[in-house]
Amino acid sequence: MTSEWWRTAAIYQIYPRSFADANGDGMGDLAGISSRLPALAELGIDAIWLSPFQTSPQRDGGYDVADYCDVDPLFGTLADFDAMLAEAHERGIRVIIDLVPNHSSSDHPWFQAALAAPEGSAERGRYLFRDGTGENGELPPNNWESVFGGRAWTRVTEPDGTPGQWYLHLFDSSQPDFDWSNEEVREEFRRILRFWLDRGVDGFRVDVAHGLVKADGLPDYTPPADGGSMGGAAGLEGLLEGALDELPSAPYWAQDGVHEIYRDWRSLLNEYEGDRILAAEAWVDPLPRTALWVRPDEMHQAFNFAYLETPWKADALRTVIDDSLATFASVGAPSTWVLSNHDVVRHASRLALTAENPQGHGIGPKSKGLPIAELGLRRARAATALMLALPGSAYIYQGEELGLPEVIGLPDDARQDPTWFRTNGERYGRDGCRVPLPWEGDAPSYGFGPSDASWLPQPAEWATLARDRQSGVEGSTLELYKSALALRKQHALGAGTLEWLDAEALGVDGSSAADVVAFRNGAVTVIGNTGSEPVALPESLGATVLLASGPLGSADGARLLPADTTVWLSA
Ligand code: TEU
Repeated sequence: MTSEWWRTAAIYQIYPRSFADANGDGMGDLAGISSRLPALAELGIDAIWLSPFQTSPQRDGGYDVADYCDVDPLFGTLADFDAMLAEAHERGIRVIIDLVPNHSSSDHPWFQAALAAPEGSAERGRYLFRDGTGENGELPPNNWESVFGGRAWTRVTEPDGTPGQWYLHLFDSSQPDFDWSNEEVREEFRRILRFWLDRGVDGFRVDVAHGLVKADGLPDYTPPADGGSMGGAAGLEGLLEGALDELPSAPYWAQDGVHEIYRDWRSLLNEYEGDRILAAEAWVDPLPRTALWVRPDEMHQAFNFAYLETPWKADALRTVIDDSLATFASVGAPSTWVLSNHDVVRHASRLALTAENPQGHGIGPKSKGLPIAELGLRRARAATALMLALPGSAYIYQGEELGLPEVIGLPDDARQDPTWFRTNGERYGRDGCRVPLPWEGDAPSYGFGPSDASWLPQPAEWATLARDRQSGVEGSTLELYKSALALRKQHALGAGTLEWLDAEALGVDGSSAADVVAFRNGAVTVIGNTGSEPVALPESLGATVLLASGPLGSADGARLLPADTTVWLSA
């Protein structure tokens, strides 16, 4: 296996409960993943990242871990994990696992011990217990709010039955935050890292990597009136050269002290052979702040959420691509690219939402708009074709290779996301992007498992999107992904250099040029049309069509690139 594989890797995210179910209980499992590895090898990805499968009461889909060094019985056993890992490696697929260090489950033995122990005890010192305010401590210690809605504090009942201290949870009340100033917590996570590194994992996706360290004294926080978007008055260069320090941040995100933890982890990883990696899930703003997690002595990668949040508009795309390349180049790392994950509205739906029909983040305010299915899929395919041509490392979320849309109409009683419960249904939450995958159009649960059980109901229309209905079918979304990934590898696009092309100078009609994203990466010329009218492709652009996200047209002897379509050409 080549060194620094992560610089160019296509990494496929598996959300284990929804990927493949081997035992028919309606919940995906590790044996299911093993059984579908051949399909992933055929897709052409380099690595998989597994969302949590460790022991958990599943209040937040496993991002609430009760035992970091064991497998939840829902997903199998450690032996199943070892078998899956070995089979993946045999096929040349690396395996990254999720690590959730900001908080544990409230079922974790440490938290249970903390509840049973008195105020000020060593047991409580591993979490963030504080006295309340108000006359009898009946008010929370500060005004922080949970990412999932509601307050970020819950009051406990002391062992003697009286109302007592409060504990901090930036997410659900079942996810108490650790106190990372406590050396015992640090030591425990070193042990956890070693446990999985010794088993042979290739790295970790670090959950809420921006959250572990909180500002001293846990001060109140009022987000800025503009909704917290911290624009770069200093410009990209200014931000990269230090102006970031001036930008305010919430007292629980992006605190300086967090980096020391990852430097410690990096030196631990460096003791291991085989290029193991750390990837930061640091949902911070603005983009250059993300790069603070990426250092030769810290993490290898950080998710590029600025790219995910960019609408399907040529000028916005050019800007975010430029900023991303410059930002990560400034720290000697490749950019990452990502369009979907288990927390956001699937991009086959999201990209059809407009200003009048607004975008919905799964955790954020409820989207009022409804996506337009056909438009969404066309844009999703074009957006993916653009993304997979960019230099750097790309993340793919399970099901996007089938063109799966967000499932909008889940029955209320099927929903499981804590966001839904914590906001009394004000926010839909993220279940709509987590519906179990369709593998076979004619099988029960569309081949998700051997029975018709599925922990979230699958829409009837998904029969036609099933993998077997797309496999080998020219023009299908699955075949588009396979071709793009194969060509990406063949032309070493991940390791390439992006050179912008001026659409107008190439002869694209002036009125359409603004809607066109055009660049060259090595021998491949990439043109994306984000506008609503077809664009004539100039002769000079290269004769051979390597890839097209949708059918091309022609008029008066010229090739036409239809609206919402991306094409790869070679001379
Ligand atoms: O998500 C983290 C997360 O929700 C934040 O990055 C958030 O979007 C941001 O801070 C808002 O400012 C991760 C997991 O991906 C998610 O599934 C979990 O629910 C969550 O952590 C808690 O573990």
